[in-house]
Amino acid sequence: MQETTMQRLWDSAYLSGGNADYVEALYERYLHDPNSVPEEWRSHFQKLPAQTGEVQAPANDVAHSTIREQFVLLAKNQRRAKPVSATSVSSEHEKKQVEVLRLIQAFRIRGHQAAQLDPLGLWQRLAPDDLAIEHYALTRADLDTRFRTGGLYIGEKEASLRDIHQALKETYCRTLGAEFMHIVDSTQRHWFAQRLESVRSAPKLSATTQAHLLERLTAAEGLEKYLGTKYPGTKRFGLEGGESLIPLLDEIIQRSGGYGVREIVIGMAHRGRLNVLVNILGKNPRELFDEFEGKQTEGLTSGDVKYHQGFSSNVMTSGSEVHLALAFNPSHLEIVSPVVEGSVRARQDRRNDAVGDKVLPIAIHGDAAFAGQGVVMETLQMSQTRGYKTGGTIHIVINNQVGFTTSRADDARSTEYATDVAKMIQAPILHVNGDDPEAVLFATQIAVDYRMQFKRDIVIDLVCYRRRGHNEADEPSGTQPLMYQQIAKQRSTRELYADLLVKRGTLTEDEITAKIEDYRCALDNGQHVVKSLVKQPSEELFVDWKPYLGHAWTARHDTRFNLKTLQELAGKLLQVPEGFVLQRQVAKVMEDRAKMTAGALPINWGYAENLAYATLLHEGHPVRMTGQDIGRGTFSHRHAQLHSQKDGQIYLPLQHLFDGQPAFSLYDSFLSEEAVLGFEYGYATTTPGALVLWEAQFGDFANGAQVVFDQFISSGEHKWGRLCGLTVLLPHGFEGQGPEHSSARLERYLQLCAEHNMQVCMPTTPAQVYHMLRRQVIRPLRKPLIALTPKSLLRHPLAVSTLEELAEGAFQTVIGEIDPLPAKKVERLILCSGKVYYDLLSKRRAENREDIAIVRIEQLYPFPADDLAEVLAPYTQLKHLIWCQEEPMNQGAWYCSQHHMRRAASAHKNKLNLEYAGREGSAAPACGYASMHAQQQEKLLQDAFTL
Ligand SMILES: Cc1ncc(C[n+]2csc(CCOP(=O)(O)OP(=O)(O)O)c2C)c(N)n1
Ligand SMILES: [Mg+2]
Repeated sequence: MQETTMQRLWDSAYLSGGNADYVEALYERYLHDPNSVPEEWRSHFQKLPAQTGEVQAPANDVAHSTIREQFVLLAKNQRRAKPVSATSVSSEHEKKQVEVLRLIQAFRIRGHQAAQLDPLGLWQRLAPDDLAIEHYALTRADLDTRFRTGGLYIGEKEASLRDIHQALKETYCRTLGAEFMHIVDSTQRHWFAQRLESVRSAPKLSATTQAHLLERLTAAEGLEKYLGTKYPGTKRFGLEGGESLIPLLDEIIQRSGGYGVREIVIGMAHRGRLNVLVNILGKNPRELFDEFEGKQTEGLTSGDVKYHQGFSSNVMTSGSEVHLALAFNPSHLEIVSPVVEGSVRARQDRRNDAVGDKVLPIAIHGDAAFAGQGVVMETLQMSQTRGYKTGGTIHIVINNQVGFTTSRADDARSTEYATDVAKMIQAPILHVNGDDPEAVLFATQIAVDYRMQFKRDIVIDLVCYRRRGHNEADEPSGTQPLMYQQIAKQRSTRELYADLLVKRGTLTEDEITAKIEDYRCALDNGQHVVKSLVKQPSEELFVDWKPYLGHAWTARHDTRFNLKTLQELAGKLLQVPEGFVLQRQVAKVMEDRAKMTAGALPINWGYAENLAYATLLHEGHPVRMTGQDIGRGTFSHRHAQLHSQKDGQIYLPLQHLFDGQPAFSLYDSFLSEEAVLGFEYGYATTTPGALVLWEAQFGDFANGAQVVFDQFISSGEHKWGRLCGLTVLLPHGFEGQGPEHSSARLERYLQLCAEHNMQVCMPTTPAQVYHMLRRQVIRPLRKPLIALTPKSLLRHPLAVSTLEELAEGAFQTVIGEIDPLPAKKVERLILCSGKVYYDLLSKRRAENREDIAIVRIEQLYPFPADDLAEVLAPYTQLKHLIWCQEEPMNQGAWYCSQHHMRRAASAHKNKLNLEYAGREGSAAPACGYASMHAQQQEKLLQDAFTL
C-alpha cells in the first residue's frame, strides 16, 4: 500500500481510536462484497491474512475478533504514541512501529513452528517467513532503532528492534512452542503471552529444583534400566526417550496439591505405565516384579496384563494430601479418557465440587492414538458440557513421533501436529522438547495454572522419542532406519541434564552417581521409591465397597415401598412452581398421572419409571441419568424435565421431593454414545450408592459404544475386580420402523454374558421396570444391568400396572400365564420376552384358546432356571414348548439362551423339545417395508400357535 494511502487510512479510521467498530463493519461489508468498500481499504483487507499471518485460510475465514483486535491495538498504540510523535516520531517511524507490532503478533501465532522441539533434531520444518524482520517493511538498519513494545511483556515500554526480536525468538522459538492464539477469549490469550514473554519461556530455577528434576529423571531412567536388565525382552512398553514424563507428572501433582486439589485421576495407555505406577503412584516395586514373574491376583478369574493394571495411593504435597488413582484400562487406546472423566465427575459430585477445584483429571495419550481415535474428539467435546464437565483436563501427549511402526506424518494424520484435534475446543497446546526438562517443568506449571484458573482443557505435547521398538521384543530399525540411527547416538535425557548441571556447578559427578546408586538400591530392596507416599491415607478419601462384595444375583432384597409415602411422592412429582405453564400435551400427561395416583387410571410406563426414581431418592440414593433427549424421553414418555411455555424455565420435579434429598441429576447428553457411555461407566464404578443410568436413543445406536460394553461393562470385574452397577436402557422392539430403529441387538449382550458378569432384562410392565430399577440399587449387588426397554409398549393398553403392584410387588424374572387357564388343558406353552408377548396374548384371547399358555422370561441373564421350572411344572399335559421371538433367528435370544430353555424342556416330566417361532435369519436386523414387517410378524405368531 502506498504510504500516502496508509496515512489516509490511519487518519480516517483506526488511528483515531475507538473506531474498531467502524473498521469491523467495513470489513464485514468487504467479506460480503469486496467491491463495496473503497479501493484503499479493499487492498488493505486483501493483504490481511498474509500480512497478519492470522490464518492460512481464505480471507473470509479471518476471525473478526482478530481483525478487530488488530485495529484496536493499532489505535491504542497510536493514542499512546501521540505525545511522543508530537516531538520526535516521524510517520516513517510510525509505519515501522506498526510493522513491529505485526512481527510480535506473528511470533505469538507461529513462533512454535520455528521452535526446536524435536530432541532428535530430525524435523525438517521451514520457519515461517513472517518471523524474519525482512518480511516486514523493516531492514537490518532498523535493528537499533527503538520501538514501543506494545503489548509485549518484556518489562520495557520501548526497546530496540534487535532486543524485541531477540525476546520473541527466545520466548517462542526455543524448546517450548506455544499455541494459544486460536483461543477466542482475549483474556486467556493475554494470560499466555504474559506468562511466556515475561520470563522468555525459561524461568530461573533454584539449585534444589534442578537437583529434584534430575532425581526424577534418574528414577524414570533407573526403573527402565533395572527392568531391562532383570527381565530382558519382556514387554513393558518402556518410557525410554520420554523420561521427562515423570518430572512432568510429579510437578502436576505437587503444584495442583498446592492449589488445594485433593484427588487426581490419571488415564493412560501402555507407554510408560509401569514407570508411572512405581515412580509416581508409589506401587511397591516388589509387586511389579511379582507380576513380571507371572503371579496371579487372587479372586480374579481373568485378570489382566501388568501394563493395564490400575492403582491408587496417597501422596503428600505442599498443599494437602492428594489421592492418586490410575484407571484400569484395556488395550483399546483412548477409550479410558472418558472413563477417567466420569470417575472425576463422580468424585467432584461427592465433594460438592461444582467447579473442579478439588479433583483433577489427567489424560496421557500417545501421539498416534490422540490424532486418530474418534473418542478423543468426543471426550474433548464433552469437556464443557453441563453433564460431563470436570473443570478442565490436563492432557499429556507422549509424542514419541511414532505409533508402532508408523511415523510418517502424512500417514498418521492430516494435520501438522498430532495435537491439532484439541484446537476444536480451543484448548491451548504447549509443545515442549522432552530433552529440556526445565522447559517441560515450565510448560507443566503453566498447564496447571491455566487449568486451575480457567477450568478448561490444556494439552502438553511432550515431544520425545522411543528408544526401543514398540515393545521390548520389537526391532524398530527395519521400519524407521534413520530415526533409529539417530536414536542410537542420542544421549539420554538424564545424561544430558546431568551434564548441564555439572557444567553449571549445580551438582558434582559424585552426587549424580549417588542418585543412580540410591535408586537402584531402593529397587533391589523392594522399597517404595516415592518419598511423599502417605502410608496411612486419611479416611475422608475412602469409599467403602465392602457392602457390595460377595453377593449373588439372588441375594435377598425387598423393593416394596409404603403405599402412602408413594402417593405423597407422587403428589410432589405433579407439582410445578407458581406461574409455570405446561405445554398442552405435557399438561395432559400430568393430569393423567394425577388420575393414576388416585387409582382412576392404571399406571403407565413413564410414570412407573419416575416413581422408581422418586422412591430411590426417598431411600437416600442419588440418581444420575443421561442420554440423548432423556429428559423428555425419545418417545415422550418420561417428562422428568419440564419446560415452562411462559419463559422457558426448566423444572425437574424429582429435584424437589423433600428438603435435603439426595441429588437427582439428569442431563440430555450431547450426541455421543462412546464417550458418554465410557463416562457413565467411570461414574458408576466410583459411586456404588447411586442409580447411574444411561439410555440410548434407540438401542440400535449403542453399538457406537461397543468398546465400552466389551472392554469395561462386561469384563471389568473379572479383569480388574472393579464393580459396576451401571444401568443401560436400550429401546428395542420390532414395529416396522426399519433396520435401524428396531433392534438393540440383544444377541450381542447375551453373547457377552458369562460368570454372572452382568444382567440382561426385558421388562414388559410398568411394575416390572419399577422393581427392576429399584432392585438394581437396593440389592447389595453391583453388576451392570442391560435393560431392553419398549417403544410402542409405552402406550400399550395392556402394558399397565396398579399402584399396589408398585407398592407390594417385586421384580419377577419369569411371569407365568396371567389368564385363568385350566393347567390340565394346556398342551402348548410359548416362551417369549418383550413386546411380542402382547401380540401373542391378543391372538390367544381373540382365538379363545385354552390350550396355549404364554410365559414371559423377563430376565434373560443370569437365566432364571429355577423360576422357569416352577412356572412350567403345573402344566402336566404339555406337548409343545415354543420359543417365540420377533428378532431374526441369528439374532435375539435364540442362539445364546436356547440351551438354558432346552435344559428346562428336558427337565419337564414330559421331556419336551424346544421349537423356534420367529423370523428367519437375516443380515439386517429388520426389514424396511411396513407391509413385509406385518407379514413376517403375523407368520411368526402363527408359527408359535401351530408348529
Ligand atoms: C483402538 C486401538 N487400535 C489399535 C491398537 C494397536 N496398537 C497398540 S499400540 C499402537 C500404536 C500406538 O501409538 P501411539 O499412540 O503413538 O503410542 P506409543 O506406543 O507410541 O506410545 C497401536 C496401533 C490399540 N491398542 N488400540
Ligand atoms: Mg507414539
